[in-house]
Amino acid sequence: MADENNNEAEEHVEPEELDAERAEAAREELGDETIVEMLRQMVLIRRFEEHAGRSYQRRKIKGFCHLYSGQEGIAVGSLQAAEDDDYIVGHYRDHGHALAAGMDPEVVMAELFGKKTGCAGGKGGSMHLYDVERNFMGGWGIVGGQVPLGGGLAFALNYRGDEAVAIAYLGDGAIHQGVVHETFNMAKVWGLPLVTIIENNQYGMGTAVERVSSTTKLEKKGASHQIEGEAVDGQDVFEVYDAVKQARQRAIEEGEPTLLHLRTYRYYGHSMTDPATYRGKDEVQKQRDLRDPIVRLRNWLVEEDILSQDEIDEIDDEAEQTVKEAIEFADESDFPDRSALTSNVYVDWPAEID
Ligand SMILES: Cc1ncc(C[n+]2csc(CCOP(=O)(O)OP(=O)(O)O)c2C)c(N)n1
Ligand SMILES: [Mg+2]
Repeated sequence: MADENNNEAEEHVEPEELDAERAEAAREELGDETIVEMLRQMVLIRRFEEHAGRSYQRRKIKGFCHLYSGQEGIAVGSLQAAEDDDYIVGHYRDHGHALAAGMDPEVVMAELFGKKTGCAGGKGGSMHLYDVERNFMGGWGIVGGQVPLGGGLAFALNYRGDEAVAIAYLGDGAIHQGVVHETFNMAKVWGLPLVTIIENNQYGMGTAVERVSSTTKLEKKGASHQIEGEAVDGQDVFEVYDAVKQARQRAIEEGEPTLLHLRTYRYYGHSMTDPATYRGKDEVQKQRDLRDPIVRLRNWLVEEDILSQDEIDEIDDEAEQTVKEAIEFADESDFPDRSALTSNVYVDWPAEID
């Protein structure tokens, strides 16, 4: 007999579908292979973060560590729209951007483990990933501090006359920092090719965005500087891709900076030491069930007969294997030598200046 209190059937929810028209247009433009590669990257980031979390609990990773799970569609969608000469600069929740930018998972994991084989020789750690060859300019721990760096990079591109943009990522908490607004003003006045991406994961540490912001329409935060803003579903990888591509074009063709407000969600606590008591488990579960960027892309790929369930499982297994190898590499690598304490602290004074 049906039990009134048993609403299990009602609780079963279908994830939101990706915008069909946009997905079809992306398919035309990018092709199936590239889209499958985007899924691969998102899954790799998800598995990487799961293992990073476990390694932290095993005390293999120490210090600060902020996981990106739930936000993968942003790093992957936005960097798919970026070109090789673009500069990328971001916040401390940077593992996903580093991997989406093409950094080797072994080198990234080794940096998290503090090993000398890491991208910053083990001296930067989780918050300070860096890869100059890929124009990935970090990984920064000062909230909002990366935005003026993005402005400086955009200035350099403009000055040199390069056809490229600087993409700066920041959180919903960081948008209120003074330096962000100083940068917006200069970017507009000087016509800098700066694409600023707010990753609104709904919280700044334990504080919900609506408690600290004069408006939750964060795309309006550049309005007083006459900066074009756009709200984007950060859990739809194609919508992210489109928005960044257009913003890039506007920056290059019209010298107009853009502020994109991407709504997303983080699944774990702010950092590894945050038990996340400020939100209910049901809230997190609802986001996972309804809006997960990986599930939504997978469902679309299966629906369109681009991938079978077996192929999707294979992608998962491959990512798991890649991350396990990265863990092994990091574990077996050495810690930096004692002499590394004083290296790379100051730049060498260029001879031509003397
Ligand atoms: C200038 C500065 N103030 C405060 C902090 C401490 N702090 C670290 S993360 C954080 C919250 C930032 O939240 P948000 O910008 O939404 O990014 P998220 O962690 O959600 O990705 C704060 C206040 C800091 N690192 N730098
Ligand atoms: Mg946030």
